[in-house]
Amino acid sequence: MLTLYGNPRSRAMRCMWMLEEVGQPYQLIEKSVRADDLQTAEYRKLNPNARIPTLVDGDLVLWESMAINLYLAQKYDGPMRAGPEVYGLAAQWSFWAMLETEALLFDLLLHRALLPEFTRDASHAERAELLLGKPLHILDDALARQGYLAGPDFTVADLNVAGILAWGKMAKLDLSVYPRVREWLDRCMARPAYKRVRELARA
Ligand SMILES: N[C@@H](CCC(=O)N[C@@H](CS)C(=O)NCC(=O)O)C(=O)O
Repeated sequence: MLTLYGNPRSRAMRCMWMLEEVGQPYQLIEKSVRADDLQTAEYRKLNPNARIPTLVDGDLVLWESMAINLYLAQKYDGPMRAGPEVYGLAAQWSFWAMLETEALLFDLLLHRALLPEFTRDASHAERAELLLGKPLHILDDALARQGYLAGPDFTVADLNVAGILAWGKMAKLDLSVYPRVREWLDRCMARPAYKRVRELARA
């Protein structure tokens, strides 16, 4: 059985979402982001970064949320299975989202929602929102050509990018100037598999 270490309120959410889409049974070993949970010799053997998520599948141990999801998309048959073209596009969009959007979205989330109000700095949030303009325009243009990022159907390319952009929703990122991104993100986040993981996060 597949084992995922993490929790649904962390980046492990992306992998839980993928596992739910793939429909494979898995066990979640709850790990918080606290040092006493992650900085143990036992866990560091699995993930030397002492971060979540980590996936264990038999002898294979994988970390990095995007890589875990790309692996699952190659391994299992079904609607989430990625052939070479979809896999290539999914890798492209996943690396792109991690490099071009994740840090900015995290900054936005910190200064709009996560930090205690008295330590938030509105200028950080404004800067992040401004710099997100370039990648969001690129995404909006890509979505003008087809319904999803790797073709007409939802794939791991959409899941990985939407799993990161979901932070924008939580941070009240203004998507009104990127109508296709807003509509696509709503479609991705309306999927039953995503909703199941969000329910677990609220429990
Ligand atoms: N690039 C990694 C980032 C993993 C990551 O930073 N996870 C956070 C939780 S969302 C974590 O484990 N933080 C604990 C720490 O940095 O000490 C991925 O996408 O899997």
